[in-house]
Amino acid sequence: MSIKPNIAAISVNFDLGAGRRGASHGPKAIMEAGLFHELQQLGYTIDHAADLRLPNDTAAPLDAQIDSHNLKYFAEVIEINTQLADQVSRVVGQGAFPLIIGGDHSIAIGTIGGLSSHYANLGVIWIDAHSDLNTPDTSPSGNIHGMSLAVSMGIGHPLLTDIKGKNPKVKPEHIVLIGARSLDEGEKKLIRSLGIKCFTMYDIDRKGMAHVMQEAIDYLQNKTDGVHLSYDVDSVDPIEAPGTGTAVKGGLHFREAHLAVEMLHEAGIVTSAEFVEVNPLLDDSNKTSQLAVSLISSLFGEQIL
Ligand code: 5AB
Ligand code: MN
Ligand code: MN
Ligand code: MN
Repeated sequence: MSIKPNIAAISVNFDLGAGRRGASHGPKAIMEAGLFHELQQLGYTIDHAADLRLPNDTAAPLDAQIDSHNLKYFAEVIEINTQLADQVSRVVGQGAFPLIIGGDHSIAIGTIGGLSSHYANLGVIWIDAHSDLNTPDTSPSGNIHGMSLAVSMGIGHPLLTDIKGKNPKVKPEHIVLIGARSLDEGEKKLIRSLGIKCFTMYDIDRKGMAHVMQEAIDYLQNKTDGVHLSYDVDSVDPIEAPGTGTAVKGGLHFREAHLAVEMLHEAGIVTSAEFVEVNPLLDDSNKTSQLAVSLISSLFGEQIL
């Protein structure tokens, strides 16, 4: 990135897609950890383009006829993501770089929905301990944050897959998963049957993060016209990122987590990003929100030397 884009920050104070409460406080904690200051230090103009929340965390109830089997807080997830998709689409239209701060990972539905109408072939890099490829039929929890990538591929309840933009919003061959170590049976089947590129923690251990990131970049570079980075902080090892709702041991180390975004900056392929699942209620001493600020700074070009 030689010319610095204007960054449009969109905060999404929402956690009803997750099984435990608290990620709705993520945006405030990340901002208090100095996000805007850090990006301004790097020479960017950043504006707080939208600050989304549902009044009293409730949406208008859905029609009783609608099947909401195994979809917790279905109406709320639809409502927040519809609003988010509009905001994302608006800032892309203004030529800004959308930086979405969550919130639980169900908000990827709205983010990718808003992006999808602007890109013919959107790439998605999904850095996560999980793959978020469940459907109501395969989900062990009914929590929609575990379904958002499937929805973005057009798999899931029609009221979710039809939220804004295109359906499908992203093609399986334009997705790269990085950091996976906790996959449900139905998710494994989907990854295999659709041939989704997946670098598990095993692959990262075996090949090294630098190699994995280069492969991911090469894989997407020539077949996409934009790349969205969806960074779930639970990809990082709980030692470095304890403040998240579904922590899984055996994750990315501090440097691996940073190297990923440093290499993405260098490659210059990322056109939008979201950082999700910081839960300040579980985050003693703000370690995880500080980590998020540090990762975002690296994505935007902060260097050690
Ligand atoms: B996260 C689980 N696969 O579907 C499910 O944090 C966990 O956005 C989902 O990656 C975790 O409930 C969703 C068991
Ligand atoms: Mn996730
Ligand atoms: Mn996760
Ligand atoms: Mn999680």
